[in-house]
Amino acid sequence: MLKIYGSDLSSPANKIRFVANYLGIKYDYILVKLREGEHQKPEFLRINPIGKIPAIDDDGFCLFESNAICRYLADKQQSNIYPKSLKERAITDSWIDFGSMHVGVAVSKVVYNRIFAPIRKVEIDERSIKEGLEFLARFLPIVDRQLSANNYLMGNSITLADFNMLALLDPVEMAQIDITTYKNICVWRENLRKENFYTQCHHEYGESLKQNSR
Ligand SMILES: N[C@@H](CCC(=O)N[C@@H](CS)C(=O)NCC(=O)O)C(=O)O
Repeated sequence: MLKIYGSDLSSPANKIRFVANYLGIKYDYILVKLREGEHQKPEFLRINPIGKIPAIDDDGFCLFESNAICRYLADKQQSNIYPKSLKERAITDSWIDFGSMHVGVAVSKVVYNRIFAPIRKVEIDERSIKEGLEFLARFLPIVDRQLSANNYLMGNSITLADFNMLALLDPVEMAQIDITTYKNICVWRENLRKENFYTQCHHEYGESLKQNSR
């Protein structure tokens, strides 16, 4: 059986659970306690040599990096959420990379400083928060425009680009990032968060945070 190593507050780990749930893949979810350093223990490093979550162990086949894992799971199930045609797949990859490298990095700057730095009692970097918010002001209108004509980032079918962006935006309320002006993103997000794949993973990111399970 597939094992997913994650933590309830990890957006990349939750992304894998969204995808596995959507694809109907059964899995064991193994909580890795980052605060206790479990991700740096030799037994975990054997599964993921970079010492981060998420990671999977699929009957002895171990993989890390959430986007690589999602692609693997989709291809394993022969699902069109990772389109098969060369060009559609390439455009999906563009949106995945744009999401992770631009939107995700910007969200992380704000999330780290507003959520995790206070929990860990480390200094809050206001400049990093400002930079993250500025990047989001630049990139979220692009996402909003992309969703203005279609239900999903790639058109009328859900793809890995949507699962990625959904996970990346999960903590926005908790990090007090206001996205309410992006009407298309809000509608897209509201619809996806009602789906079983999402609610099976967590009702709301905030609930997980309250439980402080990291
Ligand atoms: N690019 C990676 C990001 C992985 C990552 O940064 N994971 C965080 C939790 S969200 C982690 O394991 N942090 C612990 C550490 O860096 O020591 C992915 O998408 O899988």
